[in-house]
Amino acid sequence: MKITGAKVIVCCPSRNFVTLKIETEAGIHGLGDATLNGRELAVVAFLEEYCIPALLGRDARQIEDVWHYFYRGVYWRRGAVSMAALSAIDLALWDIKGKALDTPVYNLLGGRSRDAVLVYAHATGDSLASAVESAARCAEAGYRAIRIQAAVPGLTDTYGVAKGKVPYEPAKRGLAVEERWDTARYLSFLPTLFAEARQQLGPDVHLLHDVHHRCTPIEAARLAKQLEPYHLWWLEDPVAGELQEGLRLIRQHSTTPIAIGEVFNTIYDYTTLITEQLIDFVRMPPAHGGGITHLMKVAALAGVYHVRTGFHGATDISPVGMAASLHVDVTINNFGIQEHMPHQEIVSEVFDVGYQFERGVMVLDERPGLGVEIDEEQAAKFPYRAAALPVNRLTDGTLWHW
Ligand code: CS2
Ligand code: MG
Repeated sequence: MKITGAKVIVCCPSRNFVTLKIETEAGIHGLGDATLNGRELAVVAFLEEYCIPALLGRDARQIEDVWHYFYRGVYWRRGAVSMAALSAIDLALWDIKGKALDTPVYNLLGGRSRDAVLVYAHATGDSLASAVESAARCAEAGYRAIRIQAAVPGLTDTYGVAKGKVPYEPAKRGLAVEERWDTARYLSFLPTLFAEARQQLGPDVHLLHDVHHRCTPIEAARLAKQLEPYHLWWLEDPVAGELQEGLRLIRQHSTTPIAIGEVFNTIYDYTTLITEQLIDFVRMPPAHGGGITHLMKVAALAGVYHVRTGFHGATDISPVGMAASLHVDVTINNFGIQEHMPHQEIVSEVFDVGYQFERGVMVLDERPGLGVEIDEEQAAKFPYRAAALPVNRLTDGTLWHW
């Protein structure tokens, strides 16, 4: 089944999405998510200049070979931009295969291992009390797992905290805004937040928190240790992801489960962390980590070491990328949880999806392929708008991890 065409569709219904559409001689097309928050057009250029010309004429059925053509076959391999492009190609080919065989992608990966996919919600507040109230509202809406982020007293901006009534979205129009950060204030505040949340929400709800790469290893070790009494489902990205050795120090001091890797893009970012059992959850999603083909391998390695998955599912993963995560989630044995940060309502004017939220879980229907379609006419009504993720500085001006 020859690939006869491919194009990139960029749209901005509330936020930017980059979608790759691959067409075949059989008249079947597939979609892939190539969205990389704040770097969208770099992926578009990479796809249009280098990948699409090399895709034309290839057999869309040969997913494994195409994957290796764009990974092993490339001298300048890995990196967020090229792996986002490769992920999109891979997703589109799985979508095509599912449609050609008239079955959902999960049936091609091994079939369902569960009826539905446990998801976690985002609770956020500009104070300790409002964050705990926000978490209570999530619990009322049926979520059984809730991530809580609250404004750190004394700081003007805190990652994950919405301002006013608009839903939280970290990328802002134009150039990157600069935020200020104070780890000492954060470390003394956070245990008080989770003490209150656990007390008010009770023992059954799963609580999560995202440190967003802000701590040094010894600070993260202290935090993970202090949070132990509130038995978190996970503490996410406690240190900057590239410092793999840093996770050893955290492990030596605490039993709080650790999730890492939403910014990773290959299995090589994970091998030390998985084989040394330094983490409990893999965050890298199919949309950024080499597609379904690569994530199935990462998940298999993780499974050997009793590490589970908890894929990144922020709004900058498009509905196509979210669907790809859900097909893997519903299939693999070592699935843990899936992040669910709902897209704004307007996104459904462009994307039609075959998954839906039902009381704490995500349910996938029986549509063939990934189960997502894009309305190109509608997409054209929402042109690209440049937006950037913030830059972070310590209170004295020192540049820090955002
Ligand atoms: C976050 C993301 O969902 C998460 O866990 O870390 O919101 C992240 O900040 C964005 O995806 C950045 O693009
Ligand atoms: Mg995160």
